[in-house]
Amino acid sequence: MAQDMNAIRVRTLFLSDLHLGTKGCQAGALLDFLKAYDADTIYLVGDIVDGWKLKAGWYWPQAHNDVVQKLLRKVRKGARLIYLPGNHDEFLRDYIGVNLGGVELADYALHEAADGKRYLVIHGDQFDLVVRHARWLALLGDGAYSTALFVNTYLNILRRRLGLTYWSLSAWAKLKVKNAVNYIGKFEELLAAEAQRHAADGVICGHIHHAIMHDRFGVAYVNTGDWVESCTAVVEHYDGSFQLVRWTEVQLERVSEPSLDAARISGRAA
Ligand SMILES: [Mn+2]
Repeated sequence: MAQDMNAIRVRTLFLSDLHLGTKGCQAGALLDFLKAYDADTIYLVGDIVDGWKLKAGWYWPQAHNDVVQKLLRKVRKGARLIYLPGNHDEFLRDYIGVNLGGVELADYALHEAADGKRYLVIHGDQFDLVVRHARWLALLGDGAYSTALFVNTYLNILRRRLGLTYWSLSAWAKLKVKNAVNYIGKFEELLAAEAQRHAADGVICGHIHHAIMHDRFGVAYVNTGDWVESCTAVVEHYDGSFQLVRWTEVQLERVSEPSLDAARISGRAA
């Protein structure tokens, strides 16, 4: 399964919110990252291709093609690629359960790590409505939560049929900066609860463009971040441990330490 020479080999790679097809996508940095890392399994955790932006006007530079080619090349070389569509690439939700040229499409996945722990892997937009109306739903009790999830799903199918754009939590939270922190917390709490509902040890998601790993809500909460602003990804090493890679920081270190090998020989921890 050898892929790129000199690439760092990990068991699993989790990426989300690339937003290919938009000017915001940091495709160059992403390509460098994909050259630096190889994985047995790759999860694309939603909002990979931005269908809404493409609908509004075609934008697809060569660098975006290169990213897709790079990922497909990893598949040809033996990597397993699982694509869990998000709200911006929901057009792919029509192909759930289908295997497209070696790419498995699913709504969500349960990933078993090397140490036997199980993780729910899901984009996360499925919880937008619940997050937005958390205060009201709390007043209405337990049933309200599942009702809201149900309504959220069908409301968005309807909006989509009507040609309306999907409501976006991250865009909305940015407009209301003061509330963003509360909403991020609520989102994290809901996703952690969903992991518990699946009897999983944690959740790995994206959607809110806020990369972080913690276990404040009883299970592991892992958010892969995005490749629009933060340029982050999550990797699982062969011992089952997870690491949040902040690619821009890694690149800065590379620039300031031109001789990484020399640093290693002198015993400095990387
Ligand atoms: Mn999203």
